[in-house]
Amino acid sequence: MKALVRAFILVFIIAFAFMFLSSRLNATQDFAGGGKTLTIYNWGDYIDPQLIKKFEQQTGIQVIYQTFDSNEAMMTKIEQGGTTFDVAVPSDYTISKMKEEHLLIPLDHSQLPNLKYISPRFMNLSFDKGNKYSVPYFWGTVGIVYNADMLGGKKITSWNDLWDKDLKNQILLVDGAREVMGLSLNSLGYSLNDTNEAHLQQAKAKLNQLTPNVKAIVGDEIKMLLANEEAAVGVVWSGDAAEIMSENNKLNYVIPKEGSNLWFDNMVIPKTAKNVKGAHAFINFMLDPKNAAQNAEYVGYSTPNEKALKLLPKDVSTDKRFYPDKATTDKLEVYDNLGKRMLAHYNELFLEFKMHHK
Ligand code: SPD
Repeated sequence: MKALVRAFILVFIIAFAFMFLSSRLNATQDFAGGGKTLTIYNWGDYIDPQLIKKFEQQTGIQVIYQTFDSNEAMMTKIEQGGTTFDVAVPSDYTISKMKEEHLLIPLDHSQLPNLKYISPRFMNLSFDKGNKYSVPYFWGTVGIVYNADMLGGKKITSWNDLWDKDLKNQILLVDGAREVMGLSLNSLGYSLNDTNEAHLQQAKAKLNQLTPNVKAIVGDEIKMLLANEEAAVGVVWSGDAAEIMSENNKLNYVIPKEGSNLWFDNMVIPKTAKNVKGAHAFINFMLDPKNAAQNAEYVGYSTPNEKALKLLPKDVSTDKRFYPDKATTDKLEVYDNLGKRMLAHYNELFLEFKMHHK
């Protein structure tokens, strides 16, 4: 009798283990589709690493995660080939360039049910009508973060304030050609999409005059330097300002009164993708309101996900500096796709300024 019970228990354990393993396998196959790995190419400091782990656990897909620090670097790498990126996160004008150069795979919206959580304000934008190729990840502005205490109580409200003689060696600039050329163009009253050569040369000459005030032109380390009060002023993307301000309450963020850039970073599937089904699963996972809210809390950037926004602490979601209303953002400019030659020219002028600074 004892032997019969033991045999029964053994059969039960084996059957249970089999059912469990086969359900795990099915889940993995369902999500993984074409493959067991997924290569993601994103900006540095732009995701909560816990979410990557959660995605891996939920799907059985192993994520290979790589980062870039500019749209230009990202696009060059994809253009050159030899990579297998399944998901990338370019900005507005770069999405339009990538579409033009046939570097993107159209999205299958039936695999993205969570797309319904994105606010209509961030859908159907000019760089990708109908969101055929891209879905919103984060959005924001370019502005100035400053430490009023370090400036003797002085407030900053405009791009032109950066040229103040009292700011000698106090400014950190984000390492971006469009951002730095844009601030100089805006300070002169020109559009940050200006292509008039005389205006561009004027902007470059004005940047050279900013050199004594510029301490460094830096990447993601700008956050640590400003939070540690190594400099009093930084030209940054809004989400970076939000993160630094949570670490140092002497800092403030302002969108300069002459105008600035409004940008949108969206998820796309590059033509290099090897796991298109997994890429859709990842994009849909990041669109899930709980995951999107966790990501926004972690990186500090503004979420376009309406339902995620409701999950954020009230003091975050109602902060007009990082969630400006439509009336405010309508006055800002989105970068245009200026074409290959003009973008190369902007980069060249920025590089000359960087050399001048050294
Ligand atoms: N550290 C993450 C930075 C991402 C910023 N993207 C902004 C793009 C603006 N064109």
